[in-house]
Amino acid sequence: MDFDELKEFFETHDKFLILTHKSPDGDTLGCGFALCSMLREMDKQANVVNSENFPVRYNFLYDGYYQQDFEPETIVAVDIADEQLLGSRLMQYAGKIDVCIDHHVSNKMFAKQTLLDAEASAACLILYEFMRAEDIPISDHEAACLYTGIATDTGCFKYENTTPKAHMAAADLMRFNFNFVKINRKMFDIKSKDRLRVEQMMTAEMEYYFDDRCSVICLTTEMMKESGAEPAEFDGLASIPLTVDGVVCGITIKQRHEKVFKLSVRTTEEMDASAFCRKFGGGGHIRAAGCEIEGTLDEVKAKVLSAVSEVLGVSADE
Ligand SMILES: [Mn+2]
Repeated sequence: MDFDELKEFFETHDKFLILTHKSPDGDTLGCGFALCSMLREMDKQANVVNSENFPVRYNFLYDGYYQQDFEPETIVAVDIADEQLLGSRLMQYAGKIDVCIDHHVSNKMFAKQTLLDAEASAACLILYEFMRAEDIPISDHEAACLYTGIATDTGCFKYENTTPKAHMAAADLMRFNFNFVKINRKMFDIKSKDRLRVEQMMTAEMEYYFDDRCSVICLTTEMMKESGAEPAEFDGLASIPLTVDGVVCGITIKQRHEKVFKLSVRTTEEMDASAFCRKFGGGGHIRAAGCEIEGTLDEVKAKVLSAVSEVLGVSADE
């Protein structure tokens, strides 16, 4: 669907339930709360929901937000490529989603209508462009939400998905009254003492292979327990191995169950992370992908390193 059709859809429907994806990030929440605020401004009833509680880390996005009391009639999903990402509490809406606003090329087109822009850096960028194109006023709080989604999905305007459009939207949004310095510091600079300890532990345990072109960190449930840190402190570690100069393939192996490990792969231009993870039944983006592998940690590591050696064209026992 296009912008005009979406506008028409919003005008002719009411009692909106906005679904955000599980393990929510700044984009799904930013888009969800901006859209909710926009719809309420249009005198519609609207709520935002997630399978979990909204993370405290993003509390500035739902500051002043309250749930309205109504029976939902219109279901909208934001930043959701696949109904599997709804999470257990929202799975009841699978097959019932009226509109999906998304920017993932992998979108499964599960909604009755989809506004998909796979070139967009963030779902928030699509909503921003929609509001500007349709002359819908943007409030300061909506601007903060939209900015947050664009900033977080582009890694603070550093990732390959950063586009001139993303910068232009951010520049326009910065003119509103919200504190982007505070948002960026909170999203990108600040970490808890526990998190810093976890990162120290991870970097201390990092292993290097193939002339230091591949780095690997392994995280077992035992290590997580021993650290005493909350499980959430172990999210988003996947970018660490690739921060080392010379590394082209950074791998994080995290234990899920006794003999199940989750692999997160980050790569530079020299390697296709998505193709690599597809070998193990996973997938993702070209520079960031993941998969699950069964076996003991040693077995999993051996399988992974042999696959990396093939891609890099080196012998597996370096
Ligand atoms: Mn997104």
